[in-house]
Amino acid sequence: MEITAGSHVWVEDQELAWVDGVVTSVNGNEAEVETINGNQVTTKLSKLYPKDMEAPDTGVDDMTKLSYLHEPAVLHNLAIRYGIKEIYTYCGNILIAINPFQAISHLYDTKLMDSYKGAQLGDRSPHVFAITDVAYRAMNNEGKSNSILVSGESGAGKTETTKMIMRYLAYLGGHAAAEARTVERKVLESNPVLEAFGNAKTVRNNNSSRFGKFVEIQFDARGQISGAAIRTYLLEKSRVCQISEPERNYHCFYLLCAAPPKDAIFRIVAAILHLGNIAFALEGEDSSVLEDDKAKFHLQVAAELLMYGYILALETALCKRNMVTPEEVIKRSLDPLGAAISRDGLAKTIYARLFDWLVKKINVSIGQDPDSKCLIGVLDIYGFESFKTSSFEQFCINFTNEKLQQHFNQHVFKMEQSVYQEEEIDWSYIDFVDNQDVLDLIEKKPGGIISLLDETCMFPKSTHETFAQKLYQTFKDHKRFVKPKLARTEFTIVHYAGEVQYQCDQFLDKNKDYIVPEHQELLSTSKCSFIASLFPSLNAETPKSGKFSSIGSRFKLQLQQLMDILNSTEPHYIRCIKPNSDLRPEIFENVSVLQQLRSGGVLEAIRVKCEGYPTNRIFSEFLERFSILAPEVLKENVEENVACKSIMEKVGLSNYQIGKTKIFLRAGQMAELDGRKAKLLGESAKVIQKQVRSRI
Ligand code: AD9
Ligand code: MG
Repeated sequence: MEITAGSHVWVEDQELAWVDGVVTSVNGNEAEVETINGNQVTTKLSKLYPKDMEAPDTGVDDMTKLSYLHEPAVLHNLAIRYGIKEIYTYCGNILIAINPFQAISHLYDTKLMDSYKGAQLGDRSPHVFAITDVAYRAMNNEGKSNSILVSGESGAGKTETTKMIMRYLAYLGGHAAAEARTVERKVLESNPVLEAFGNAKTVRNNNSSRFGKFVEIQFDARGQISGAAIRTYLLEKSRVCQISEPERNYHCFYLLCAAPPKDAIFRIVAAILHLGNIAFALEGEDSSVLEDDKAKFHLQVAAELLMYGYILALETALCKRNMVTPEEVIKRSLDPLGAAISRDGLAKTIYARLFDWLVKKINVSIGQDPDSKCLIGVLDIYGFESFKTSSFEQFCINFTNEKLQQHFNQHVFKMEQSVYQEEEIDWSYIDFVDNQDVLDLIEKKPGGIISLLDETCMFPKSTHETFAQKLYQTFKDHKRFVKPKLARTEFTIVHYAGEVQYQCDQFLDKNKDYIVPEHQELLSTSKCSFIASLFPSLNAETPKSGKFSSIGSRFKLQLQQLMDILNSTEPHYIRCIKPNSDLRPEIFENVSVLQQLRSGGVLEAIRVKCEGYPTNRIFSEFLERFSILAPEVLKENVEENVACKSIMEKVGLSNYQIGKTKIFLRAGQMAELDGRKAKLLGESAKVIQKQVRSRI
């Protein structure tokens, strides 16, 4: 659209990302804009986006209905909807969900569920129920598994959304209320248990999930829930021993203190608490002893809880290490720091085994349906993370997101094609950015970062410095890998969602999946059969102790299995957005929302759309809006599609396409048509004024 004085436009703004204003003058390829917040801005014409003055005040419920599909319009649309408590908006068939940080009445009640049952997507306002209903119906009608992928940053509302999906699935595929312990009830009841052991208060979310989760809900031939399986990914073990104010440990520790039941699970939780209180002091040159009577007391209680005794054995396991020489096994003392690391290692291992046991137990209790042909998978997984200090955890999380992003891109691309195919128009030139190069950098075998990390871990003399050097050498020409200036142990990956700088310091330790043999031996002989069962003694089938096992490689494998499942399903995407970092209602921070739309691939999806035909209109709608540009076509009594063509020809626009029921416009063409219309209306207004004046 030609931008002239008087045009309404969006202009970039540091604080608000985009702000609207009116062009006051145009000089060559620069324009002066007066923004609504009273600033005068001079900027290049190419950096301005037209504002749709005909857009409804309450926004549109699907971004693809926006006449001008561009970044500021998308952001503005979400902001005005959020302002009127419309937290859900579609972008095609992707659902964007903005965390309201307040209960919105009737948003999830049974009456509402009734109204979504069987409704077509788009018939009712956007909602998680609508997406879930589509997935459920597709599964029943086509006999194909579906999945719903929920993503977003910490605190964006993924887990709450997931719970709503499960509730709605239980409503659709549930059993008669008379059956008390139904599968769906057990599935829903598993949520609070997993949250008690896997969620904690963090600065980003008061109930943050510290693990990834994929719930597979199985259905029988009648569409009733017949079983379920829960898979979890990468529990944050370090939280058990390391938390910085004002964050907290896993909820279960506080639940235990509030109301101590005494059963096996809580024995372990209590034992971990006591372990954490055992302090060590230096003895002699480099040995450690229990610091004082308090430490002795905690050791005693921990030993009692874990093993019904063996106090000395526990102390030895914490303070000493076996050195194996060809002749004999020597017990070497650890210094207080070494003993504390040993203690934390023990606590983390016990907690991780307990968590895995819980998940297994829940799966057994819910039960699997071996005959189920179809499932709906629900993925609640950590979003892209970039912190001041990003470590191995962020590396794995962002690797996950790269994988999911590739899946997403391919899907969006396919969907876009299918719209064009349906309308029988040419789509050959739309393209999308593939992130295979980042994935290769991370996971290629051999030669990717995970492989190099494993190699480094297996080599006894390596340190995080030698690991970093190896990375710098290997990837010096890789365009997704950057060695930051002056860096000695940091590296940067250019992820699809932005650059992240990783600190290598703890990569080696965190990658080693390792239990100290002395700890293993001690716990496997516990008199508490539950604890002994968590640490089955090593036998010929388990890998030899000391054989290297890597978290990175195992995670990569788990992820590949997840992708294999997802690839065999029809996916649906929900992108959760956190509107502000204060976790408060009614605040919408533009810059951060845009960044999240970028990380979630929403902007990429829009870009793919813009490469093709971002706007389409049913013939009649198009004629209603633009017949004024060529009024003669309506008189000619021709077919609607011919009339649309005539208008475009008269205005001199090409490259558009006429489908079976709709006209497809290239980016900017809608704005061009609106511009012509406004000019025409302006001219006719002048003519009328002239006529009126001449009569006076
Ligand atoms: V994390 O990556 O696990 O740290 P999530 O899972 O994305 O994160 P969560 O679902 O836990 O975030 O939501 C955070 C908080 O936002 C919840 O505890 C609620 O207080 C709030 N929330 C989220 N969604 C809704 C909603 N639909 N309605 C009302 C909500 N409140
Ligand atoms: Mg969560």
